[in-house]
Amino acid sequence: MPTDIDECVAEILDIGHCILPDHFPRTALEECRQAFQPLLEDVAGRIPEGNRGPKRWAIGLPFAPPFYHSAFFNDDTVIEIVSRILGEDMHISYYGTDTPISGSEYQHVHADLPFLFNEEPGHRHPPALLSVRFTFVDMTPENGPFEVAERTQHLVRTEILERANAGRIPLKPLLLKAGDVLISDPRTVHRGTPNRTDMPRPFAVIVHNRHWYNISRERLEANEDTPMLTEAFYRTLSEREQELLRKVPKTTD
Ligand SMILES: O=C(O)CCC(=O)C(=O)O
Repeated sequence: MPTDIDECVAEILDIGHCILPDHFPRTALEECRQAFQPLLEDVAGRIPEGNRGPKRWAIGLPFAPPFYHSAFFNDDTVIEIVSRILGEDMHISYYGTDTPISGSEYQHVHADLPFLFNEEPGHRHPPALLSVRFTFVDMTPENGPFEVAERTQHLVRTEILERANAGRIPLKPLLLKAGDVLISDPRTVHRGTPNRTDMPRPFAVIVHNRHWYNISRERLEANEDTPMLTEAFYRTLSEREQELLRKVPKTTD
């Protein structure tokens, strides 16, 4: 069924996210899942305690094969939805993953970015940034599904976090399948949950920003020695992808 773009935009602005079911190609996701395993083992060996809670890692991915697929970055529907909210001159700043394995725990409920206007914590404004998220494996109740509290993106952060962490705000597990795409406002509070299986559950994110905003991560999280984007690979991309990735630091090798 074709995606109703207007509906999806309205849903992001209302509840904080929308889901495009079965949207990205499973073959590309499976390629990523397989390539991610040795990377995760390397990071888990270097940082055994986890960097986002016990047995849970945020790991940056290079904008390079085998993790880069134009299907993820140059999708007409995703770009139309995200640019309706952030503007056609938006840009991408980050590609990475969040992965709990066996032994992980509930995270504190949190949001992924600081306030734009600290002096006015109740100030309501449209998103400056949106996350395009997709999982390399199906999320199940057992393997640590991502949980969100809908309609929390405009609420005063300290109050909402206190209420959510006290269990007074309902959190909804999103049982995303590999192929589903979640477009979300990262101000909407959320948490990772324990993975009780023997299989890692990598959840990828591509961060899109308004042209004047930049959640800048000059280096890849837990994967710092890898070049984010090489000039040579950048030049192979379509004009639209180059435009989207124009602000990502590039290296010559
Ligand atoms: O992987 C997840 O389910 C969420 C992780 C997360 O929100 C984080 O680490 O900030």
